[in-house]
Amino acid sequence: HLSLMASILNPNVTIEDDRTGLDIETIRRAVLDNLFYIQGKFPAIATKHDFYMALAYTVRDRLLQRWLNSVQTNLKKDVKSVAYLSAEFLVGPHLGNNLINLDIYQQVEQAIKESGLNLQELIDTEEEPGLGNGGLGRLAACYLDSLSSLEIPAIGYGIRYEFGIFDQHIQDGWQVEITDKWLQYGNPWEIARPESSVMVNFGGRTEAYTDDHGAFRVRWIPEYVVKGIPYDTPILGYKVNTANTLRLWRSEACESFNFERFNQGDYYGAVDSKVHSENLCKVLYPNDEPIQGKELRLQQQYFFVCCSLQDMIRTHLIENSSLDNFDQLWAIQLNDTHPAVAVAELMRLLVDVHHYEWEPAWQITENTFGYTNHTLLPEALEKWPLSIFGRLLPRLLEIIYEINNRFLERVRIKFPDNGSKMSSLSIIDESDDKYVRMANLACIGSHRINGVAQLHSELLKETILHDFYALFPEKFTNVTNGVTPRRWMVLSNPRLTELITQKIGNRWINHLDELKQLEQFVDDASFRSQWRQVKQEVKQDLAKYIEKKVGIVVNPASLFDVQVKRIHEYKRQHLNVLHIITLYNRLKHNPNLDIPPRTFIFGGKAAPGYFMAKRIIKLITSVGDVINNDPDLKDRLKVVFLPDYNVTLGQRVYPAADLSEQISTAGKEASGTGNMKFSLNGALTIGTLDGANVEIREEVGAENFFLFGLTTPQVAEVKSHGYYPRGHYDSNEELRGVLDLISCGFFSRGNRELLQPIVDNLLYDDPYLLLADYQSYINSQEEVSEAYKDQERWSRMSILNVARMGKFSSDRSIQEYCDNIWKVQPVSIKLQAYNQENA
Ligand code: GL2
Repeated sequence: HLSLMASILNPNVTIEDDRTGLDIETIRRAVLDNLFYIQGKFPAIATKHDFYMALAYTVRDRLLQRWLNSVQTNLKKDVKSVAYLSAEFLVGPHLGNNLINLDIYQQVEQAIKESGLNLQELIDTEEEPGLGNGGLGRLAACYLDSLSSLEIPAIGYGIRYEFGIFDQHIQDGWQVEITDKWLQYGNPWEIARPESSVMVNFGGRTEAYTDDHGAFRVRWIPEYVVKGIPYDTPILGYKVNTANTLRLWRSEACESFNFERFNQGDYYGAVDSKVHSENLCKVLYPNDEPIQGKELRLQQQYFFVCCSLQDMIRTHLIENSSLDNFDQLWAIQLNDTHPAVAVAELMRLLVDVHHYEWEPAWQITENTFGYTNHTLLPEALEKWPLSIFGRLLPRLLEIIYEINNRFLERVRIKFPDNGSKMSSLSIIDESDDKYVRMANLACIGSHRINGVAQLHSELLKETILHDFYALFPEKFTNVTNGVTPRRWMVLSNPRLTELITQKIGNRWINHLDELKQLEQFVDDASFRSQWRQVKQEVKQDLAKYIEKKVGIVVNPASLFDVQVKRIHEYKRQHLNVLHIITLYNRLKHNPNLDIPPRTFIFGGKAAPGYFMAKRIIKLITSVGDVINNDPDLKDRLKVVFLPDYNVTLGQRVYPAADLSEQISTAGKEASGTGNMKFSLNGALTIGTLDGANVEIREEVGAENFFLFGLTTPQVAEVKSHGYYPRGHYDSNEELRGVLDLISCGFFSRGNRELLQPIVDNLLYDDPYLLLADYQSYINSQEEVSEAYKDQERWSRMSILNVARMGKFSSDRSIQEYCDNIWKVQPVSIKLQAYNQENA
């Protein structure tokens, strides 16, 4: 089999090739070879990182044949490709995932062992590319994995931030941000392609002219031009030959020096433009949902969109004589509004550069784009001050005006004399200062608009996109999010993967619905005991990690109650804390209370400028300090805040959770994807009817889900009557006890000011209705405790959760995008022999 493989890859070679061979001995030799020739080290002086690099290159070598064949196939005349435009791709470490998808984990583990090393340690050495904030960026990464696994021709386009999301340290209970230097030791997974660089205009002015054929045209005379250089990373599918590309752009000055200035002796002035251009993609904006309206951010957006569209057009024209069929060969998805300027940019390229008439250009544009909305929070809807937009992108603004004029003309016909409709639909917001509304541009320029969970897609139509829905209902659809079972189960939870595979085979890994077959084993007591055994072992691993990282000893037999996600008021980590303090008070008053011991585990970053989120972290760590050190509790409660929550840490945490906290205010979380990862790994959910929780509950059954809280309509109802949070404080003695304990400085060494902003916010405003949902949450948590006491019952529920998670594979989501939005087909990649002739 192995030599057959070698001969497919290279018919000229009959022995195993060092760069493609898959047997243990070849891999072992290849690692040593790369260690010597790439890292320049002998084993005796090599660091763990050197070995990691040598192994990474060994794995990359084994991807290249698939990758280059995929790229070549995708270029063909009749192949339609997906371009996924996203300002964030939170891909996570590559090594482990590539071993899974190449299906060579075992061989490599053995080869590494024979060299006296440990594969897991090398995998753990990889610095993760933190090129995203949270769910939105991670979703893009899961989608790339599924696109490749389903053999869909695709390319992900984004920004190669030099500094990704900051590293979070916790000092004295507070978050401290440290620059993320993910590139400092080199990145073996990417290949720079400077020969495919493109130029991007900024600033300046536009000018009308008449071309040689007498046609009226506009050209953009920029103030400065930035060069975009692509860096490509292969994204291999699971057990297929498809390896699509993630192409990330880095900015650079066109000329390193301004020679005129240099010659005049102005050295600093001469390098100024270099510095300016390179600043463009320096750092990822660390705001998760509320946007930060910074000019540099708009520059980043336009930069990567402009590079990507030019790149698509260039590749399109290799095999096609015109752009007339651009929409037949490209489906471009806008991951939120961050790349929405692409609508105007494609029009600019078609009209100004390729000399299309407006109408046919518009047809191509609208047919090409799809827009995914990821949030209902009004403060997260992107809008750019007209002054900034016009100064930075003068030609784009003109085009947006033209799009808007033509669009509003259609609106006027459909809704005559309806000024309020006109002003809500207009791309230009004229309410006070003038703004460009990116969601409006995205809606007008796309043929499909989707939300990310059923509830969210319905709410979009009822609320923020209501007027667009009235105008073109046929554009609206839903695609519920999903997660890749490869990273979020096979890689992160090998024990459970093994147990499941023993029972039902391994088809579930790319046909997640097959997990259904596990249902037949729920009544099998020995299976349930194996199931518990697996969870127990994984929890022991996490307990060790916790002790090593934060020095807190936790009991692996306790209920692991976990909330990991960005820190946000709407996600209500502080509601979780109110429950913890409630239990604390109960145990202090009644030490004999019969509740299972719990370990509360938190993780998540706060946007550096988000005052309340940072205080919530301080609240968690402060409550933890008191509870973890109170001898009266006899270790029955522990509270852990794990610093620097990221993909790598997620892979440790999801498999070890018993309870998944999905407790956002109904109507606020568009979907959530962590909720799916927990359930897939056998945690039960306590949650509100929000985002994809609704569908998770539908799938796993109401009896296997701990529901609490107001529904979205009830939230609206409460708010419409003038919500008075203080009333809950007055009438609920236990709640009062909890808030008073925070207020009096009990958790802050007597400092009453420290945590008071949180209490005041809850008492006098409480925009996310924590106090309204408090009692319902506490009641539901009591049911959790009761259920956990009956371990057999808990195991049944856990098994059923996993068995019924089939829907939440990102393979299902991507299939829906392909069928309903992109209209693309899989193309299987033939492995072509590499030899000098076709190289
Ligand atoms: C988010 C939503 O908040 C989250 O609910 C959703 O699961 C993801 C992916 O669709 O998108 N929107 C958003 O701006 N961020 C998200 O995580 N950052």
